[in-house]
Amino acid sequence: MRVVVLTGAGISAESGVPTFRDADGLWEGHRVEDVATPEAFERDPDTVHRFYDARRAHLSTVEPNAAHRALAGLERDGRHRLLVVTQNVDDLHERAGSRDVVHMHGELLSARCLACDGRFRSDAPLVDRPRCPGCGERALRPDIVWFGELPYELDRIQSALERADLFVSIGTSGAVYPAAGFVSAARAYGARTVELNLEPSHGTDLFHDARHGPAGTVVPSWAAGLTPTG
Ligand code: BJW
Ligand code: ZN
Repeated sequence: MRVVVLTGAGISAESGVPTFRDADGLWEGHRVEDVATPEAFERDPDTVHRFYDARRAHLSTVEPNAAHRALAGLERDGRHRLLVVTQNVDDLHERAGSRDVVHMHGELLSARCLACDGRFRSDAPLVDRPRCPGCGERALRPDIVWFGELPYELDRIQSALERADLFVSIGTSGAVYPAAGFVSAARAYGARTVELNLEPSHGTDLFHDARHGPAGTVVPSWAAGLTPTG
């Protein structure tokens, strides 16, 4: 089977990475909608840099959990062709061993240059305004897709959804588009659709099947029960 897995902040919650829209989803009193926009960055780049610098630094203190590992195991055992499309900007899927991962909202460990448009691996705090390794300008911004910007690799995601036999959504509230629309697209193209989330998401009725509980429990149990036909 061709399986497309969409993940969101909930899959990393048990690793200690805060989600966006749960009780602790505020950062120094800011809603994500107020920090994660190009306008916020233009208005107050230091605040936005500090938000992402803090989250980048926090990454080195967290580890993948059983849900990340279960997905990596499914890809490794080779019975299914798995593509993980993550909205997350952490690197926990890769550290668990997943190889085929699309970071549609960018990555904390990458920086983008506003002068030359290059993208570079970087774990340096950007509030210090390091030089771009490509052009030397001090014009780096977080390589993050903010509200109003186009997510990465939408063409690849679209063709994976067209061919998918199974679409699984894990740990996402279904509040942010275009990711929230993938379930309807996958369904329209003929995939079976499954939601694995702590609680019913905004789009829960769009799924054929839903299992609710913490990802660290629900994902390994779903993966263990996955048959050759889903
Ligand atoms: C657990 C758990 C546990 C907890 N186990 N589960 C009006 C209508 C429709 C659309 C729009 C509109 N106005 C504007 C738009 C478009 C806009 C949008 O969707 N806005 C909404 C607010 C309405 N979208 C955009 O602007 C996007 N770009 C775009 O649309 O371009 C144009 C275009 C695209 C395609 C075709 C044509 C045109 C860009 C969106 C960028 C999102 N960026 C962010 C921040 C950057 C990353 C970062 O800083 O980290 O990405 S926002 C934030 O939300 C982050 C996330 O990736 C994203 C999704 O959040 P997620 O992952 O779902 O987290 P939560 O917290 O919401 O949910 C966690 C879930 O886990 C909950 O359900 C919990 O219950 C659960 N959970 N613990 C399992 N242990
Ligand atoms: Zn540059």
